[in-house]
Amino acid sequence: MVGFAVGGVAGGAATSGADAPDAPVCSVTEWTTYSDGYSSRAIAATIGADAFYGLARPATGQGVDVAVVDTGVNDVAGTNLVQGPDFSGTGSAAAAADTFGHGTHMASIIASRSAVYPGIAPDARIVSLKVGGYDGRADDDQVIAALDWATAHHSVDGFNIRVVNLAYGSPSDSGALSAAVQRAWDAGIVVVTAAGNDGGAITAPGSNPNVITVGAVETQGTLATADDSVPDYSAGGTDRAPDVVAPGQHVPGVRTPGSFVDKGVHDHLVRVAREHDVAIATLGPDDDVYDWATNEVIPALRAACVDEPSPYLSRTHVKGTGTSEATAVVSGAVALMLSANPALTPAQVKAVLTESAVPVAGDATRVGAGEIDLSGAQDAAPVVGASSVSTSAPTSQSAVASDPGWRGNYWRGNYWR
Ligand SMILES: [Ca+2]
Repeated sequence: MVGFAVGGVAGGAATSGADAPDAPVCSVTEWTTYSDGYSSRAIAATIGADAFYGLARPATGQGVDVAVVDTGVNDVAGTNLVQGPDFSGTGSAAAAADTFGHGTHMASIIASRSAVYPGIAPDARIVSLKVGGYDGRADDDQVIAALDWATAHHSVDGFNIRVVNLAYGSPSDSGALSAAVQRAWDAGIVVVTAAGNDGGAITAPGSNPNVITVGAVETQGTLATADDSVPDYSAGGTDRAPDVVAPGQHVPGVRTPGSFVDKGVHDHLVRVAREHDVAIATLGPDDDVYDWATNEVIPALRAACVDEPSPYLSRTHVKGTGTSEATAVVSGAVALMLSANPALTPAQVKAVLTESAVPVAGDATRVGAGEIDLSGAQDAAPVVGASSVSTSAPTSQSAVASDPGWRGNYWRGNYWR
């Protein structure tokens, strides 16, 4: 395992009703927990994105490239996507493909054009910089190479890379990762990174004090933020708190059939079925391990009243939970801000986001400035040329000599539920 867990809690006790065999008499609440309150549109509404969509000239991310440094991004229909270089070392003809299943989920949260599960900034363009292979593993040096590529190409060759989405954490900070995100930031790229899902201290590169480090919020499925809270897994600490938090629970995104995480979810559901002696006649083909054509696993579990949460929303979409998902939400929000106000600097973007955030109950070392609120950000966002927000330059962290080699790194936001 590389830091992700599947499926959530074990299945609840099954009950049966001999008196009414034709009517559902058992409670399978987990199947209906994820109401419209967790939909893509609800998340956009929660963070105030409507303030940008509703402008006289709607801001939807147009003209903004968001580099997704991740496990690759699949070319799903409707997404404005450019495949950048492959830093993963996969070396195959399908090198750009996301065979892990994380990067595609990130990209869709940021910029999907799905009618049902739209991204926060559906007209932003995704530039995929793949660094993680099939099992999601990546070395810091690969991530640094991708960051430096983004820094070098952000405004050449037709690119306008204004945002880097980096939902990645390295448990051993040599300083090199922090220096690489600083180079990108200093070049004018807003680096958005995940706080982490282990509930502990924020590691590199989120530990860099200048980038935008994001924790997760549980919205309770309501648009009002008064009931929002930061889940225990969302990292922070006295050395470095997240800058902001954003919705990160049960966030819809594109599913990658047959990917590493998809197989993990499927295998988990099959194990649950076997634990409950629920017969599974046949499984789907290996390239689509969850067979939605016959759609048998979940219906079989439901028929047996096994109350097991499933991350699947449809054949094509799956829910993800974690600070990765929250990071992608913020990357989309930043793309909206930059499409409305292209002159904003990274420091200005960060200042607007933190100053307009709404309070969230909980420990300040894990809440940061609070939950992003673009309705406030729109109020605070200066028109081009105005100077109503801080323009203080970021301070570079000193780089420490690199300790090359495997560091056991992982992708964050890896709970699929
Ligand atoms: Ca709420």
